Amino acid sequence: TVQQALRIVDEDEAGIDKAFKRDVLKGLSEPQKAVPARWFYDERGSQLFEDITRLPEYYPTRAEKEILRAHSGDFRAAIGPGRAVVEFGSGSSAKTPLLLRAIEPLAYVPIDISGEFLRASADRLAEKLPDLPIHPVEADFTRRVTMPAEIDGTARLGFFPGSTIGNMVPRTAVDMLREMRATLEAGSPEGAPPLLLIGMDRIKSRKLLIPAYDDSQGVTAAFNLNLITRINRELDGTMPVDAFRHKAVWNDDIARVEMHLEAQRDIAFTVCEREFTMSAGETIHTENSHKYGRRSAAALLLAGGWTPLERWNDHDSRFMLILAEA
Ligand code: AVJ
Repeated sequence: TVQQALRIVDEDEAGIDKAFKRDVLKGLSEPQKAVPARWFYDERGSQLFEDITRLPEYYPTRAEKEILRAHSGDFRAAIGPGRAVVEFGSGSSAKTPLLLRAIEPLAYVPIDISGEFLRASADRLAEKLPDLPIHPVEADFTRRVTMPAEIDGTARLGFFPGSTIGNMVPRTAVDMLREMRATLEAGSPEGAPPLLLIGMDRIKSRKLLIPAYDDSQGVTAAFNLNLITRINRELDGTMPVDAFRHKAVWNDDIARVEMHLEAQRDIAFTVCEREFTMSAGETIHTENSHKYGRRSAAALLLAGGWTPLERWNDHDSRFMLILAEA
């Protein structure tokens, strides 16, 4: 059974998402132009990301599913049944049945910023698991989110798979982990601190990393370029899509893959009536995908208020799932 989604997105009189407008105008005004990666996920962007997860070069989704399948008994032992599972950035909820079948929760709360996608995914999941109460929440999960009243007094497991945390610089990641803890603690029963099961991508050779973010079919390029189409549509922009090229680079000092949109020639355009120029070769930094080792992962979680309890890897040690306690 799927409950009506709670809608918590802030729009102005013209129906423009205020946060999107603020982020884009500010980001395009900085010396290194940048737009936060969360704005990739309109309907088309969410669909393109689903396509990415099926690419031969994009290993994280398959590696994480392998861990969920191989260790379902461990999850059941460590987490137990009867919790409410709260998924942050649920997307298509593709991995969720693997976890839900293993631990038998009392309810499932998917949180996602893309409302239509959220509802469609919740409906699909309800067909697979007809007895599970589902309470979708359309919201920005990097902030504190009010939990549906139906899970008041139920112990919680936060589920944050897919290495979404990799999008955030450590300072932002720590803030968000603390917000998640607060989100999950409100309405938790006495003596049952929230748990968090979080996926992180591991540091590995750039020979494996770069193709994962610059695939031969150009799906990741289309995903990156779709941000420009979205800005043009939603923020009354005139950015010339054909002038931009997708670029993926490994930043070894900070252990992250960066995605950029590189101008191929000098261009001028407007967004929300504001004028911008870019020179040939200048880029808009659109995404960071931080990779972690076991020590850096533990340090990040501890700083965010979570104590790591257990860690599982896929057979190639490309990806890890970590269980932590508030
Ligand atoms: C959804 C943030 C985990 O960083 O691997 C995939 C997004 N970007 N290909 C990632 C993404 C380009 C993805 N995350």
